[in-house]
Amino acid sequence: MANGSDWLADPDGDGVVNLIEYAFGTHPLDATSSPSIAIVEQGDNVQIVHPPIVGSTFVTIEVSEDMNIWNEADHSDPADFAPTPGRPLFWRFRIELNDDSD
Ligand SMILES: [Ca+2]
Repeated sequence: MANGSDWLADPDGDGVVNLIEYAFGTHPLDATSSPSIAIVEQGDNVQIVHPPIVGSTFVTIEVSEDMNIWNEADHSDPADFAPTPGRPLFWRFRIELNDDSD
């Protein structure tokens, strides 16, 4: 990719920008190819299920109770993904390009 704006382009119009397509190994020019990400309840815990990371990127999942303060979730600790009963919990992916990949 020539510059940063290309990573944020979505040439196939599937709603998934090139950086995300690259991170999860889906085709940026095929709208039927996009990463399948699911939130699966397991008792009191929640698991974020996503395809393996294949692009040269750093991918972290962040959690927030208010969408203002975000903290990095510990993948090995299911409690990081468990909402407090009666309170919302939000998750987001932070994807950063590995600068060594150019
Ligand atoms: Ca796309």
